Amino acid sequence: MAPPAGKRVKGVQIYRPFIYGTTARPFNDTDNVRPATVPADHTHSWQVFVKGVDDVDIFYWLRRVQFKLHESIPNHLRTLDAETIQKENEGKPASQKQKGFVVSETGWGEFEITVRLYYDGRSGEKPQTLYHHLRLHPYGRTDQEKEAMRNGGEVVAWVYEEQLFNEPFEDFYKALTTGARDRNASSAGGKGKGKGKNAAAQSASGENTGGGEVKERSAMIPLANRPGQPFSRETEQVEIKRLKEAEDKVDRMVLEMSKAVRAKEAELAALKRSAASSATTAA
Ligand code: SLL
Repeated sequence: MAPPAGKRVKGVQIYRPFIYGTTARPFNDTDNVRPATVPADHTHSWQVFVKGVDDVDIFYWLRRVQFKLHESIPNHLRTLDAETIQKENEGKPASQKQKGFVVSETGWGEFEITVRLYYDGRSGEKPQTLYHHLRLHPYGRTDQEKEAMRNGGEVVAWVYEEQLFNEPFEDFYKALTTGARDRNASSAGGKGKGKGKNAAAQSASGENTGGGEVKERSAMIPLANRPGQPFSRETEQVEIKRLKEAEDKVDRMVLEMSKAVRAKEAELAALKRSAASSATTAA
């Protein structure tokens, strides 16, 4: 695609949070019965997706996602266009609208999925590729983590990411920064509720500078977690705390280790001295 006309906005970086990943459920006799049309050796239903944090719209900056599935799967290249999804969403109640780019499948094995992101034409960005391992079976660092997945009945392998646009073209910059609005407002710049209020709550980058709910067309993430939405400032704080504790632990280990090294060095020096003096005595 030809680069867009116009200038780049110098010294500016804009980011948009998003989530990608897979969710899998084993077939069972109660709430996830294998449909008659699905081959008998398929053990799980699963989805791979790219969507906004808290299900906000991402179609205004991401125009297409291509998922490359395992070649054993019929029609393994799946291309989804934002335009098509948005057309299909028209007139549907909010709860039934397709949020983000989603492929639903069934199967028996895990594999690496290639996820190719195609950006809005105004961005001039080249497509980018992500790789994601489809997880069907509970995993984790501890048995406890694995058990939690087993109990939930769902194997969730989700990744939080931030798409950075460095010195965006002016038109794209405008598209990214002028549409912030409340979740229940219908369109950017329209009769949307609280238009002025939104503008006040947003910095130029769309960062969460207010205290409230996540707004459409912003870079905000929720303040707290809720079911199905695990990425928030709360998650971030927990992660920061975990990193800080790990850092402190490493600092303590380094301190102990250097103490032990100093003690060994002193011991070595003493041994050398005594070796030297016995050599002198022997001479
Ligand atoms: C494995 N290397 O051995 C991987 C391959 C392939 C998964 C996994 C087939 C689905 C279909 C399917 O699940 N393939 O036939 O539609 O685990």
